[in-house]
Amino acid sequence: MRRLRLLASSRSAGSKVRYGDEEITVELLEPSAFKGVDLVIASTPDEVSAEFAPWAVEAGAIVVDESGYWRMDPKVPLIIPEVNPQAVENHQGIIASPNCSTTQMVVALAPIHAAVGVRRVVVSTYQATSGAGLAGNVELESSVRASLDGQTHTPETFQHPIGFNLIPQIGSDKHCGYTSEEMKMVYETRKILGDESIAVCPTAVRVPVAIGHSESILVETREPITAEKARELWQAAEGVTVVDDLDNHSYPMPRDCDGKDDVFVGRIRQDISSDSGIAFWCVSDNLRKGAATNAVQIAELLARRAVTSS
Ligand code: 11C
Repeated sequence: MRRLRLLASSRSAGSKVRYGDEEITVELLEPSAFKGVDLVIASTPDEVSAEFAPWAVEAGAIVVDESGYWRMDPKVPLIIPEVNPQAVENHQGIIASPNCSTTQMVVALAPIHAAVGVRRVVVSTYQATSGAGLAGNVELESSVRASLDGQTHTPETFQHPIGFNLIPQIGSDKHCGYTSEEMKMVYETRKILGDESIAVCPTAVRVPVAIGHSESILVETREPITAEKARELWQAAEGVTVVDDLDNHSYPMPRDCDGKDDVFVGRIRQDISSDSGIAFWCVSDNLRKGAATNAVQIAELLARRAVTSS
């Protein structure tokens, strides 16, 4: 029987959510909740995932998890369906979906890596406030309003006021002055592309944009590649849309990518400071491909696999 169930903490259990023509009552997330469930798509804090995912697997479900808790576990595949669908074969009940800023970068890097090899990546992110959840967007609005009204705003979600500002800190210090968000981009990129030799130097910045992470990416390749060739590769790549016409002021911007499932690349240029590199700009809806879309695509991948093996 096909049935959608919604699970949450005691704060939301009992509330009703509309899904199509149905009104579904949210149930409490507890071990018995997974009886008879085939597939779980989960978006919870890390510590919640650490506790509930084993309950679900024990009950026979497959968990597609968006938290950071399982991503680097060697027993857990970390999947972007356009990039490494084959890794799903080894799953043991839990499949992880990457961090949003990693996902869009790796979707863009994958065709370049397959063609000429990625040696090193220098990336600066411009990350939307919705990356910090609903509270991030509420704070963006109140901070902008306070600035316009000439009032002081005390931030709660971010480290500093986000209105008319940029904050070069996402997460906490994790390694040699790099933040947890930045180190996710290092470790997860290597795991998904299956190449521990790829060097990544990230700087993650929170910007006053509600939806859509942007990234300025410089990729140093193992073999030389022209901007034209990179453009061709991206034009042929699944899940990538090229928007790249500087003369006509055409390039990806968060406002245009909001609500779309693809990863958008533009400003594609040869690296004029080296013999083998490409610089580009990459934007994606962090709530879609960066989170929900990728998790649903993993679920679709599992469903196709179940059909072909039955
Ligand atoms: C942000 N990337 O923009 C984070 C949110 O590991 O899935 C997602 C954190 C994660 O704040």
